[in-house]
Amino acid sequence: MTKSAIRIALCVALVAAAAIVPAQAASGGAVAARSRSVILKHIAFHPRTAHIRVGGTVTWRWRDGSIVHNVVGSGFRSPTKAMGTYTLRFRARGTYNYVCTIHPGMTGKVIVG
Ligand SMILES: [Cu+2]
Repeated sequence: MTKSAIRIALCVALVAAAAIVPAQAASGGAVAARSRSVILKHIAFHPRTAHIRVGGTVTWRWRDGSIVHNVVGSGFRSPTKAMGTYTLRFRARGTYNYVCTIHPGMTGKVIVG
């Protein structure tokens, strides 16, 4: 192959790659992993149910003054604290229930899919 032939082949490959990316983004499919925030306030999780895509993250944000909370589920446990954040990435489809172990009835879930 001549140098110019290689250049042309490379250009064709780049154009093809550029054409594929917007098509995937436009379909709204598996490209973007949506992330969500859950606020800890008034001794509850807001929202109680958070939906994200596979590979997305949930960030819990403590906003309940001096009242301490935690986020505890199967395979994960945040520190018990009164401020700051806790972020988890969910790599598998499913429903993940969690609780605050300090406050009975303070429950939430993350639905990944
Ligand atoms: Cu709590």
